[in-house]
Amino acid sequence: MGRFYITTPIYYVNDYPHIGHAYCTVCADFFARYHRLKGDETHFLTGTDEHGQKVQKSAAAEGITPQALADRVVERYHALWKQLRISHDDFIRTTQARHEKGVLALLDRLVAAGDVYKASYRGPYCVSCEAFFPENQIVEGKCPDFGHPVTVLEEESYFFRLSRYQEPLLQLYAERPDFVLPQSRMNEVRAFVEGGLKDLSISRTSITWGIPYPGDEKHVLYVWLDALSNYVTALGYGSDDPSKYGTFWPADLHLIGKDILRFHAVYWPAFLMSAGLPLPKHVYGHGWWMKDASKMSKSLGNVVDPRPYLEEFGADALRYFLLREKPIETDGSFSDEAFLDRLNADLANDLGNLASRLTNLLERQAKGAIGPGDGSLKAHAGAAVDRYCAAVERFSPREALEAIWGLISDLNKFLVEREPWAKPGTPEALATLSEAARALRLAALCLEPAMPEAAPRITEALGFERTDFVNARWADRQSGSARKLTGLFPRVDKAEYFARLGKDGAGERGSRGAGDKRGEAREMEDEKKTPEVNAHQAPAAVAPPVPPPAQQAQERISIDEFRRVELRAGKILEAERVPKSNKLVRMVVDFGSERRQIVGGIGKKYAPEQLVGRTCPFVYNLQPAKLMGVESNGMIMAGNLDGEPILLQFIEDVPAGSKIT
Ligand code: ME8
Repeated sequence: MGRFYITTPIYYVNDYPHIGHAYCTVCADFFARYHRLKGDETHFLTGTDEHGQKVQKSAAAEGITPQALADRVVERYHALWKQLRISHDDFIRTTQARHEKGVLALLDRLVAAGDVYKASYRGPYCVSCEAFFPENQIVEGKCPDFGHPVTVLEEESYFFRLSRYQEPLLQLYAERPDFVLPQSRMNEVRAFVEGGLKDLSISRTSITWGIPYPGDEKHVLYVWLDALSNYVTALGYGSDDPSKYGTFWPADLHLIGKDILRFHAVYWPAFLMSAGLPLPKHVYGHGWWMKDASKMSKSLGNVVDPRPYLEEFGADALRYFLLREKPIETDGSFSDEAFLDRLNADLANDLGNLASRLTNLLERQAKGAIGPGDGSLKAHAGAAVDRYCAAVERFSPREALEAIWGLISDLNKFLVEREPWAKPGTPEALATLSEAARALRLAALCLEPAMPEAAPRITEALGFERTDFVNARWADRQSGSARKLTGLFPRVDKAEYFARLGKDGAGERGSRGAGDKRGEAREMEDEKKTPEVNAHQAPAAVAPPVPPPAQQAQERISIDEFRRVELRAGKILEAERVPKSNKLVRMVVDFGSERRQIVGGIGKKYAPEQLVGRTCPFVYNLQPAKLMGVESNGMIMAGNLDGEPILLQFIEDVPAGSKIT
């Protein structure tokens, strides 16, 4: 059994999480889950970067303290990671006492090594990057990395003797060419260091929101020294209990975006060398998600919010898309079209159909019993698992999933060729089904790190015991007992999807900040004051025909959680079709003390005149949503019959407004 320590960047709290943050964290989660399944003692760290000028500025613009801003935004991270099924073992916030203590312990080591001195500094400074840049790198008053405007800043500052580490760093890159991955990024980093390293300013007097410099408190520590240290402070470095540090440091992998490579591949190893601490094994700089070939940015209004996708399609579909769609090392473009294509082709068709067809046939032909099979797929499936493992070990989720999809598509072909449905119950048919079920069991095991909800459902439906990679053999002696599995990944009607979204003006879901040039602090302010009324809530106005996978496999909730949902009987007084929609009906509903307008997607099944006068159950305390421009203040409840919403009725007459408990 090995050990595996993986980290994500700690994210800034001056903005809410978007698909890029979700991406990096999902990749890290994939690796962490894989290593846990492999039996490795695994530690997965993520968190938030809460100090520094950006956060101070955003908070000031809102008229709140930076801590209040951080406390608010961090909740969004917690909620998103829960929704995305992120399985981190720890979440560090740089404002926590444990972190500050560890940072100062690390600084002590740099000082003790003679690597810190005080001097005055004047030069071009980029507020956005929180970094000084050498004069010769400034182009037309803009920073070299992102083209942000720079200002000249003069400061008394503490400096770290980064220049001392030029040679040791070059030696490190020579000895460990996989220290930075992928290779192309290693080359960039090497070239940067070969260009010469200047000493690094590690304190600021221009801001107050940071860790005070010990003994000279008009300085606060440079936010990057503060932030990078999180990887060791979270393990208890510098605390009374550094046992986790002893167990897990050095990290196996710092997974980061290519935007922050220099900080991780140059500054961080230099700090660690100075402190005499071991260096991480790998720093992987992943590529970016773009939107329509541009980098996502608020001013362009193309920042993708992951939540609507999660709400409608569940965690597994989004996780799978992010891991599979683009190679980790390159940039890729996010679009609803690509997302739905993957969902329909790979998940609903290839995987979903295979699982439901196979379990159905097994149930019908063999009462679910999975026998020994004939061994014809054993070597093939084993090779796919090996390819998968090798790809994960080289940090390549896409290739890993491709290996499993190769197996899935071969399994589909295997069934089509052998046609077990044409000769039900024969020994040949039963051997074919058992053989395919054993191979699917291995595929499902490999899919667990990507799809922690759906994959175990497949294993369970096949009736095999859950196992880890160490025991991931053909399981000759284990017998399964299958139960029919349906609705794993319902197909999405793309035309309906785009019609629904397009009419609401968004066209694509999940983008935020469209046309919003008021700056991030204002946007947060707006969000705080008003409940969100977004296109993404559109489907909430009627119970979806088939529950998304996230809901099917959800953990059970407590009675108190259930009680948060207020259900009431409402009498439909008026009903009419929403213009240009074949599905939506606008209703006026009487709840005794008030009348509300509610829009429901029941128009295909029911004519408006069938609805008037009926008393039905409604979700009463749902946030308002706009459906094709019409405000809806609640949700009519419906069952589902072959994908059609079926309204519910009370057996006895109940008064409008009565609570349903
Ligand atoms: O840089 N595509 O935090 P941050 C893919 N606090 N990934 C993206 C992305 C995109 N379009 N946009 C962001 C910071 N990311 C510092 C880090 S670590 C000691 C301190 C991901 O909130 C990517 O992983 O700006 C990137 O490196 C990270 O978010 C930056 O997050």
